[in-house]
Amino acid sequence: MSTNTTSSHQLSEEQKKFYHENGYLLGLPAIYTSAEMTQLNAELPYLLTLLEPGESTKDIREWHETSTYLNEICMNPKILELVGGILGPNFYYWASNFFIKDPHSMSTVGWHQDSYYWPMAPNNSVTVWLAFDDVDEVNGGMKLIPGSHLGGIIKHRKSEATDSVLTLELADGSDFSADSAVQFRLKCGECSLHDDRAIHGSQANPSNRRRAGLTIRYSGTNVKNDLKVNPNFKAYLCRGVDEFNYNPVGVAPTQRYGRPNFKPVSNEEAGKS
Ligand SMILES: O=C(O)CCC(=O)C(=O)O
Repeated sequence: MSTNTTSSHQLSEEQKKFYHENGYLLGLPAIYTSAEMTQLNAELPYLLTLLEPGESTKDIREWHETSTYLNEICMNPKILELVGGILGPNFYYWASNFFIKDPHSMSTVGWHQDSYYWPMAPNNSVTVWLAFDDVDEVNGGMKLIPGSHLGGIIKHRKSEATDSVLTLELADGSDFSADSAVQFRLKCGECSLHDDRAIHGSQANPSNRRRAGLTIRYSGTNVKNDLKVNPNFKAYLCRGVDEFNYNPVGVAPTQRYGRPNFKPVSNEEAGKS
């Protein structure tokens, strides 16, 4: 995988300002070429074979701890350059999770704020959503409400949609207006960034095309996880120094594909419903 120069991924002052005002960033240079994405997609089935009966791709969570395949993506210098433009010199990553909607999947992601689910403080986290396919309005690409990260954390309610990936959500019309939502469109190998407080979600995929993305969560070293709620939390320092030492440190994996021997905390357990 090419991990050469990262200067092309340095955010401009204008991009940083846009992110801080709107809570997201699109239009970024690709992380992977199409040849590299072909290779990454060709390897994905090796992870899928590790799923147990009854599990689905959404259960591929925190497998970066035991898979160099995923750890290398999460530590890609081009991604780190983008994230560093938002979080500054000292940050770690702690989560990775596939969000895959197969063709004709009715699976949705209700409107939510990530930080409502996470037992972490303060709010200083960025999600990278790396596209494993071309993603748009036709195959259930993400939507986000610009500026919603500045409106505080709203109490989420139990989701009424039976096909929702998340169990808690916000209601369009009472908690916020979905009219202003921005549709994310990404080419395979590109990524978006979003703030942990931004309201976002996605609809079903009625198309003939798969819609796969890998979310990776990065946080400033000043962010502390509550181990009582998420006891398996591990921080993988990406850049700089951890001057706070608030969190247990993760050990880099050595095998190409593997799954951790713990069950990651589910959204229900982490959510404050
Ligand atoms: O992939 C999606 O549709 C939603 C992803 C999401 O909710 C997230 O990245 O927090």
